Amino acid sequence: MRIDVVTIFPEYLEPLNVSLVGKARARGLLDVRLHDLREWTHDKHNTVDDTPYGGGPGMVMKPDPWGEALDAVIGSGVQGEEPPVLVVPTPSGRPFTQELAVELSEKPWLVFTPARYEGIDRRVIEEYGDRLDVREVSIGDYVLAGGEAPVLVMVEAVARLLPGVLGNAESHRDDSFAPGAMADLLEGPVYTKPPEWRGRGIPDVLLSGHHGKIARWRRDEAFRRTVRNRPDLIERADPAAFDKKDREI
Ligand code: 6GU
Repeated sequence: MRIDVVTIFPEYLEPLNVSLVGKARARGLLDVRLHDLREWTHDKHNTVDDTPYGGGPGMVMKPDPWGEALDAVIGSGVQGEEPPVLVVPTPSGRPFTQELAVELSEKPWLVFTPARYEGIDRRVIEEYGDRLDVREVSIGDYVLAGGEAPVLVMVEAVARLLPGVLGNAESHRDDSFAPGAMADLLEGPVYTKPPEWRGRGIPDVLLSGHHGKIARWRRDEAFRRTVRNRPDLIERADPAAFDKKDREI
């Protein structure tokens, strides 16, 4: 997969050299290219923002640098191959979910446009929306100073789903929000050695070797944790996913 990021803070994206994403890049599974938006400005001060039409606080990112940058990045693709999906981080976007991460992980090329200030002139999103699959995406119900941290979040969520990036494909089978039998439940607690730590033991069932009982226990713990931390997920779930024993929890 190829990922381009156009930003006024390329250094903010240095963490993409580290850990899972850094390793995927080093192994040639992921091609990440960072671009400084200011390279597509032409004035002495490399201006990327201006005051909003209609008045109001803050600044808006000018369309010209974005247009030149995106034309150059999109135009650098191979003729005849699939154009990129344009991912526009904004607190006004649709929620970034595991489902969207899976969908994006199946695309050959993503271009991210993290903005600062009050966002990008609307005409840029309209212009590329006429030619490309454009997704305006938010990572949650809070406001950040810019889209760079959301890009780190989204790239990591996508990269770990790429073939060969995680040690074994089973690693994401039990993820919270993964499709399957536990689709609507959060992951439950996990334990490792030593068997006793500061006087605290391990639930007996995990030492029983009884795989059926272990699976049911994990499922019940997942249910308990979901009821406590995310009751909205239970409300939204298929009632057929729950049984009489759940109703006693
Ligand atoms: Cl994508 N951008 C900004 N600036 N704030 C956010 C966000 C994005 N998602 C949640 N808050």
